[in-house]
Amino acid sequence: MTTDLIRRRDIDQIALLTLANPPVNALGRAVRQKLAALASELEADDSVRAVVLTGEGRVFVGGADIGEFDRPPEEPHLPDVIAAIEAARKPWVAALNGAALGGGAELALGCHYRIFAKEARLGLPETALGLIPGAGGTQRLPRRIGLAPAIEVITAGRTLSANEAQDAGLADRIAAGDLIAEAQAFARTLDGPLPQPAGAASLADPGPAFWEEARARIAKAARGNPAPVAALEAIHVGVAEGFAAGLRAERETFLRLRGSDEAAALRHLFFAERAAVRPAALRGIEPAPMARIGVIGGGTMGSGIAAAIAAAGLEVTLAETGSDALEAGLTRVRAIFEAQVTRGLTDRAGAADRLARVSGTVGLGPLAVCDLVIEAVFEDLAVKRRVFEDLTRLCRPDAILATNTSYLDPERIVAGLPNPDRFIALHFFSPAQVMKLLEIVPLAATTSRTLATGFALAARLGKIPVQAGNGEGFIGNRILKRYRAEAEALLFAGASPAEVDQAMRAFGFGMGPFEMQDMAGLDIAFRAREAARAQGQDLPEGPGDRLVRAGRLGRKSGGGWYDYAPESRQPHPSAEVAALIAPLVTPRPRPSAMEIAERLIGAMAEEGQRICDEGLAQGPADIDLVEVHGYGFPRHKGGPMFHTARKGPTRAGGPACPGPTNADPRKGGAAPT
Ligand code: T1G
Repeated sequence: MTTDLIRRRDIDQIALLTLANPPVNALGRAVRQKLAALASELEADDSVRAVVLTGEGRVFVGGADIGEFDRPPEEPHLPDVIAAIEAARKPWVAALNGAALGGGAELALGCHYRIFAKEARLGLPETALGLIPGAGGTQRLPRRIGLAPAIEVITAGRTLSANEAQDAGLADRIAAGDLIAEAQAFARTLDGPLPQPAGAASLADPGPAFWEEARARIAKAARGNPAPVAALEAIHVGVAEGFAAGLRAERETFLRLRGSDEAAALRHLFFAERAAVRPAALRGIEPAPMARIGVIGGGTMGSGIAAAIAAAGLEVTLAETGSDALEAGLTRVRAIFEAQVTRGLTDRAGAADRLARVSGTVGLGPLAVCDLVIEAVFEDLAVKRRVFEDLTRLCRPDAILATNTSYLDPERIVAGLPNPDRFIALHFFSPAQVMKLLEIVPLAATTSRTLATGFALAARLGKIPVQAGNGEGFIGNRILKRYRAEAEALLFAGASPAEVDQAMRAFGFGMGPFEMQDMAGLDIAFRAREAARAQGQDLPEGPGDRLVRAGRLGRKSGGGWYDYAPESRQPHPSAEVAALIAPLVTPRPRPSAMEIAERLIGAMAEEGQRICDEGLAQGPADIDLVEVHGYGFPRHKGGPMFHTARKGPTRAGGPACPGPTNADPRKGGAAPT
């Protein structure tokens, strides 16, 4: 049963049109059809002298319907609907009740007047979807607010607040009270000639240097996503050849990008990210309260987690074993907030608020009042176990107790302790105040309430939660292990670390696997291999082992896979490394950069599929979220599963996997109660 997608109510010759297409009034085909019909109906209706257009709910319009982009474009096309409104003889007043994004902003720009609610905002975030505005935004916005500000809004995805829109001359009013009443009153005052359409304004061309500088700056910031520079080019055509030529260039570019791999990848992530925060299995499950949270350990991870919690407006107590360690932890937290002020993520007052929400304690006693405690101490089983023994004595039986372990088996950390239903692993990524990924690992006895609390925390911190089964390395570190092993295997074929890293940077990664390991330190993985060998696993000697035995631990020792000058992060190919690896190399035809990248991505996808097949992940999309939000996989490639599936019928892109169980793959436990 289709609801009334647009409701019409006429009052005193003012037609009020309310877009009602929940959840975000997206301009799908049916809405466009209805709007086009209404535009011609109202134009012919003599009882109407003006139109007020608004949206139902928190959003004016969230844009075109992104879900339609996997199908060919269908009429009526949005540019035509907007052109009809712009050409109307009667004034159209857009009453922005909330966000006007993408096609929603373009619709508002096609109206003759705009009234903003105080909290309304306007933006053209299409480039984040690998697209450019396709309904006039690249031409009308610059002519309304000026060239440079419009380029910023369009290529950097910045939104304009109501005040900024008014300062820029885009908002005719900001409603002081009832938006609709004020918009109708405003419409009643309109009886003069309509304002000039945006297209009537010409834009002075600032010259080639301006465009070159903008192109270079935007391309750098885009990190491989082709859309931002494409948007700039469309704007440029409009400046150089006029409004109509600009509209044509915009449409051509929009349609080309609409069918691109990058746009498909970014759409995949758009929907995967939204599905991740609202898992169907937890619908209706009430999470535990999180009024006061405890974090144990003031090291890099603990202080980052505490800062993230305080920045989300929650009270947090940071616990350490001694006053020096505590002071060091609090100093790290302060430094994080300082850096956030420097980077404009908050202001002085905001940093002070955040810091005021952080308290410190020596010992665990004060954590007894906490609803949730996250342990982030040294990665040692005995140390972590002692912490949990103390916590189970101190905390309320219904307090949620979480470990931030990366490699240890959380079941062994809490084995035999009372109230196991409240234990969970919450795996943050460093720096925890920045990295968006949170791997949430339920244990055999974890209840849905505890699991829901993990997801609620993620939502509150603005993290992307991914539920992972309790396998070694969970999802991300397990794939990382495979990725590194595959990268090392390429060295056996004669490829150099620099060639492999260059291939992965060309694919879109900010850093290749060898540079990344030099940054993190080669000794971490070496110790894990040695521990496995000590347990009897037959792990052959690899290039990484040879480097560590030669004292090459990475940047911190002045050399790992690369050499580094003192105090420098610049990697230099190393003759010593080449000599250490040479005995392991069996010369073969050198793989091309593309072959190197596809081989490593293919290995990630294969491991991702294995994780799915073992029930340790919800689906391929979750693997992609882990890689994009935790391991620097380029967004415009969508993730290893998406990339591999799009590239061809490989197993990796197969049907969704059977979803993780709480069964402990390390020991085969029962599903959650
Ligand atoms: N199309 C289809 N579905 C959409 C949608 C859209 N544009 N926007 C949101 N949804 C769904 C979303 O998947 C989720 O679904 C639900 O709405 C709530 O979303 C021609 C080409 C508007 C700020 O890039 O930024 O216009 O999970 O959880 O936090 O030039 O949604 O419930 O099933 O995000 O309140 C450009 C995208 C499109 C804006 C609301 N527009 N949306 O945030 O809710 S391209 C955008 C948002 C375009 C034209 C071009 C946000 C929001 P479900 P949510 P929210």
